[in-house]
Amino acid sequence: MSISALQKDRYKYKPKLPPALQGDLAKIVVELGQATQSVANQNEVKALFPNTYGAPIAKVVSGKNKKADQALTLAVVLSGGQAPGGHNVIAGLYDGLKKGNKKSRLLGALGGPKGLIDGKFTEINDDLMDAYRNTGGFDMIGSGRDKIEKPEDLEKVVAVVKANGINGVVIIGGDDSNTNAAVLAEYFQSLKLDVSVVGCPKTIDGDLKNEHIETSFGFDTACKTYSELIGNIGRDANSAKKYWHFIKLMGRSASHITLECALQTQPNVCLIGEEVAAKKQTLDQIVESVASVVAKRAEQGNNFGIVLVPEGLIEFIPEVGALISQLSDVLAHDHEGPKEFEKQTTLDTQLAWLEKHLASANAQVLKSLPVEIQRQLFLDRDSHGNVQVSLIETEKLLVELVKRKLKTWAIEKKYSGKFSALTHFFGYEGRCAFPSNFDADYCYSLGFNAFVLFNAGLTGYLSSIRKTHKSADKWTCGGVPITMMMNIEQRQGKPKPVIKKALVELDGKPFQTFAAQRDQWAVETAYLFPGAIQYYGPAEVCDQPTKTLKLEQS
Ligand code: FBP
Repeated sequence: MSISALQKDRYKYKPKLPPALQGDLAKIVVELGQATQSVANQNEVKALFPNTYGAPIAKVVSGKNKKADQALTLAVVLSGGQAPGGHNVIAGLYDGLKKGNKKSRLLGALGGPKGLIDGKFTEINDDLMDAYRNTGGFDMIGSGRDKIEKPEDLEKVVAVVKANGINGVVIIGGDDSNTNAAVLAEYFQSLKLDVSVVGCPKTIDGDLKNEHIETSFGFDTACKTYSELIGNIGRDANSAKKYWHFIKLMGRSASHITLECALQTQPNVCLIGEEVAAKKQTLDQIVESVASVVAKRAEQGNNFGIVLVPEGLIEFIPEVGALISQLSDVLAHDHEGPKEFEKQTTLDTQLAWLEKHLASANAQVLKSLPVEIQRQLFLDRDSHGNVQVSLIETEKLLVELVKRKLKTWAIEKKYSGKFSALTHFFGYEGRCAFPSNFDADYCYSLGFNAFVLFNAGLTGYLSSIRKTHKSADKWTCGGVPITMMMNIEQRQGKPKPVIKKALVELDGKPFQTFAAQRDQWAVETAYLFPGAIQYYGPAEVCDQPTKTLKLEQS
């Protein structure tokens, strides 16, 4: 296999480990703290997880570990969307296991959770591991969005772990995948099966975080990759002075990526879904706010600019969110809805069918949207019941509506600029980049730490590395019970226990920092050009975490 010069050189990079994970494993132990509670709906969550609920917070400290050299067989699963650093989680886990006992084995589930259900594994050895150290992507073993939830799948997993002598399963995933990890841990416990489950917080979206999980891996690299591209576009816009660029950014629901990219690049407009929801802004009000900035800049002769749009925006607009939520229920696959809907072969008959099944306000909103957006809203939900927002062209919707608004203002003699807009969507471009030094170090530490939690016999935990806004020699390690992060949410029309998603907090420092400057960025051309991620050079350039992490933790 031929490899690039950078990949060859990145193989040599030695990820930094926090002090608690360095040295002799026989001197590393886990200390348990107070019992915990779920963040909400305590009684319901406790009833659903009677064997794992309330477990204590775990901290990695120095002490005498008599089990350090036990031989273990672990299975590792990459779950959900790709995020830079996944291979380094596996590398940290592998190195920890082999350091403990050379006979320990690591089995990689092929193609995500399905690989675990079907017992399809590849055994990871030195050669395989070394070919993927410090690389982006999940291609070493592949990923998938299947769930391990149905009784028959849980039973299959039990048969697979017994057949392969597996002592523990590592789920590398986001909120939904780690909710699955908690379900699996509870199931094994209910059968008195001595198999542990530990999760590692992955998602570029940055929405799996709380007091103990400061950030999910991949967020750092993805935001830096998008910010490089936004900065380049900003420079192009300021050179040619003739285009408005509407850039949609991934992040499914939460707007963390968009906010971080705004802090890194200082665009003219940046929409934040959570603010739209809090202020109950209608689609028309949002369009008006963007058009006003376009008009103000036109008055100064600046018929160009940058608008950042989070991909989840559409669901936060109250009237569209209500429509999407009812559409998801009506089209949920567990009843006759979709079958009936599929019989409608034209957009007109689809709309007529939906008019009978939607509340009249929702049906009106649907009718008011451009045809393409209507079609995109009907697309299949993912396996967790989420609308696939990456497939909805919100950036094009906004361009279309801003254009209409400016036309009206031009007729009313309120606007006389030129509006020529281009659209972009940055999402997949950032999910498999070479992990930044931060993600390379953080992921390796998460994986190594997960091994320490297994070694201590813990189950139903997420690997937790803290103080990550500081240099790696100050990081601390531990484990947080997954049930502690859970609440009950409505999914596909039914209440379900899930890890609470962390949305952008409007009173938090990242949003406040942005809000204090956005009016200035709107009219001035204050773009920043972060440039490409740097892997070699001074720590101020190469090892800095995101602005979000620094602002939140400092
Ligand atoms: P995860 O939550 O699984 O990490 O995935 C996040 C994400 O990248 C979102 O930002 C995006 O909306 C979605 O995945 C796209 O999904 P897919 O890869 O299935 O198109």
